[in-house]
Amino acid sequence: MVNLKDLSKNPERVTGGHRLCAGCGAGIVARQTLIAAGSTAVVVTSATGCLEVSTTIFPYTAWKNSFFHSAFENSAATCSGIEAAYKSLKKQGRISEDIRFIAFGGDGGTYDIGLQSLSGAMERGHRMLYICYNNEAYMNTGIQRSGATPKGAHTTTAPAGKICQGKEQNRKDLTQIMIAHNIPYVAQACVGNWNDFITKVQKALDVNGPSFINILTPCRLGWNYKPEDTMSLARLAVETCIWPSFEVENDVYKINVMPKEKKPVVEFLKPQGRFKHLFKQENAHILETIQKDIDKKWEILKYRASVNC
Ligand SMILES: Cc1ncc(C[n+]2csc(CCOP(=O)(O)OP(=O)(O)O)c2C)c(N)n1
Repeated sequence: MVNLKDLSKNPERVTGGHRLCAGCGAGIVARQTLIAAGSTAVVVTSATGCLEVSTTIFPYTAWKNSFFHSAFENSAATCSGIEAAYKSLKKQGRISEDIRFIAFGGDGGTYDIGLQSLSGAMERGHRMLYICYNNEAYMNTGIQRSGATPKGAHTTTAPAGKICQGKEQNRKDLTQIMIAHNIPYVAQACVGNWNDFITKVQKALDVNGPSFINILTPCRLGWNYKPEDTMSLARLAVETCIWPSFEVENDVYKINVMPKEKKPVVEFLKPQGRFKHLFKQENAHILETIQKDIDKKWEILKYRASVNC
């Protein structure tokens, strides 16, 4: 765990004055990631999405480090290419500085459109950290559903109405897909647990190989809640176990934030407008299915973490 006093001495490399919404989790993710990196030089690449669009409005930038905006589908490929060039320059003695490489993508750019480039970069073993700031929909273009959108959530392309009750499918489990790549470090985190996330970023940057963090990142617009509730809402995702905080380091599972008492999922869903329709009497069965699914997955995760002991 990191010490806040020590951390406060680290440079801030994502400045204020960007144009992300008040309460946006993505800005918090970027800022904490760069604080975690301390004074180590970093190159950041980012897919198109809210984070990129709002922090790099020409001729301004909110980034005090190198920043490479690539296409929606290839943040990981771009980052891995830069890392390969760096390795070659280092070998040739043309560069001596120690540099780390971090790629950001939203869930649309990670779960869906950039999945092939992410998979390739991880499999090739590049020393880079990929962070998916997962706000569970394509937010920048108007809240369309993605492979990360949870069942029952209202989006503009899976609307709640007479015909359907929000997204009908389960989200894909990208964290498990990344674990299946057999890379040295994979983790899930949430924006509300800053110490847990920063510790994970530091661990990931120390790994001599690929690493991946999937961080749940509330979007006050798409999730439809009060902007001041970003941190507490994200923590509820961990406390209800709909988004457990865990890591897999060299194949060993560890639950990093163990809820004192597992809360019912409705405590996480209720404050969000995107789930409002689920609280109608006729939709009680959907809530029940969501809770059952969480309970099952939580038991599996606890089992995986226990067999490591
Ligand atoms: C190949 C391609 N398809 C679609 C777009 C349009 N587009 C730009 S940003 C965006 C949404 C990004 O969603 P996500 O990755 O979840 O990030 P967020 O906006 O939520 O931060 C889309 C669809 C694009 N730029 N390129």
